[in-house]
Amino acid sequence: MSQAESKEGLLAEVVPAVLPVEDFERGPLVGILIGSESDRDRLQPAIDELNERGISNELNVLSAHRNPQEVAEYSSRAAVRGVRVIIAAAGMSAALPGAVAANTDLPVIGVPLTSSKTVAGGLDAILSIVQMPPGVPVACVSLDGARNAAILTAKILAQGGGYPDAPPRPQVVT
Ligand code: RP5
Repeated sequence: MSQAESKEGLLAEVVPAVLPVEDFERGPLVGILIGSESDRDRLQPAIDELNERGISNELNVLSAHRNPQEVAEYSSRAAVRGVRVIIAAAGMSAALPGAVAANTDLPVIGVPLTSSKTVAGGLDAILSIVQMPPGVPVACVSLDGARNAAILTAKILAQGGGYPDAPPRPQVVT
């Protein structure tokens, strides 16, 4: 069994492909996660860009290290809520994008952030996001590149059609 197949099997156990609509609140197209309340201002350009483009979004503060269970739950339920792309931003040991990607098949865009405690000008966060192990990719935009994350998100959302052997998208039963 390939890594991808085993991961899909794991996700299918956590979140069935079809969920009754009453079991969850319908979500926006884009989920933004930040690792700390102190990151909020740096993500405002992403929210502004998405809003200007009319792309629905939500922001939640969830840390890979401080709220690991909530990160896993949010990530594994995002697709069936209708979320199509997750932007995950964090500073320092920025595990958040990777922790999200470990729990969803949605594309995850990581935004490395500077913070008051950052080292080497933010290189800590950049390396934490870029150096994902094979099989669990995240995209990575520039340091504090929230607006670029939103623009990349818009480009992803503009694509369609999938590919011949693409796994079926989770369906919402209404
Ligand atoms: C990271 O640690 C957060 O994403 C933030 O950039 C940094 C500092 O967090 P606080 O101590 O300000 O909450 O996890």
